[in-house]
Amino acid sequence: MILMVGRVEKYLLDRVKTEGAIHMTLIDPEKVTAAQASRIADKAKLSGTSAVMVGGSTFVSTTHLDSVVKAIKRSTKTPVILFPNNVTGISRFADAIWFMSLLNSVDPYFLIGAQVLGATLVKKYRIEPMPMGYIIVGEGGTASVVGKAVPIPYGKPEVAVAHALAGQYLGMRFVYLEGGSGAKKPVPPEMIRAVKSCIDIPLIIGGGIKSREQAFAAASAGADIIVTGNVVENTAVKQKVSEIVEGLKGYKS
Ligand code: 1GP
Repeated sequence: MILMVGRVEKYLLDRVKTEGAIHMTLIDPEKVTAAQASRIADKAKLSGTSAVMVGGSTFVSTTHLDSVVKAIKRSTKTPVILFPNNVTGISRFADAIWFMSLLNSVDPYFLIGAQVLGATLVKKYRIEPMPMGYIIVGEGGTASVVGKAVPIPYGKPEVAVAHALAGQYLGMRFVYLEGGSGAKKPVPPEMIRAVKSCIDIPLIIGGGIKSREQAFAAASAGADIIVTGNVVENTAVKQKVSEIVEGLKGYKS
C-alpha cells in the first residue's frame, strides 16, 4: 500500500521536524479584502510563518474566497491551505485543504456529510487533501455553534484525549484542538500535554493565542503547529508574527 502524503503535508512535517514547532497564519476571508489578505500573508511570511490557512466560520461567497486565495498566491510562495467550514470553503486556487471532520459535532453533516459533498470537487481541482480530526474545546466560539459541537471543557483533558485517539485510529494524520477564534483563554497546556502524550500524529493548537508567552506555553506542552488568526487582523502583522515565532524558537532552545 502506498501512503499518499502530498507536497504540502511533507513540507509541514519536514518543518516541524527541523523547527520543533511551527506557526501558521489564519486569514478569515470574511474579514479582509483580497489586497489586505495578500499584505497579511506577505508580512507573516517575512516574519517566519510556515503556511497560510484561509477559512472562517460563516463565510459563503466562493468568488471572494477565490480572489483572496489568488491574491495570496500571487504575493507569496507560502503554501495556502484551506480551512473550510463547509463545501463553500473550497477554492480551486489553493494548494491544500484540511480534509477535516468535526469529531465532537452532534450533526452528521459536519462529521461526514460536507466531506462527501466536497470530495469530488477536491479531486477535480487537484487540491491536496490532508486528513485532520478537528476537536472543539473550551468556549468554542462561533465554530462550535455553526458546527453543532459539544465543546470539551478545558478541565476534561481525558475526553479530548479520547477524541484525538479516535481520530488517529480512523486514519486522520493531524489533530486540531480548537479553542475558538478569539477565545478568552487558549487551550491549556495540561490538555495539550495530555493529548500529545497519547497520539503519534502532529498536534495543531489554535484559538485565543495572542502572545509570545502563550505560544511558548503551547509549544512546550507539545503543540507541533500553532495557529493564530485574530491577533494578526488587529495588530501590526510583522511584529506580532515575529513575536509568536520567537516564542516557538525559545521553546526549541
Ligand atoms: C480559529 O484557531 C483559530 O479557528 C485561530 O484562533 O483567531 O483566536 O487566533 P484566533
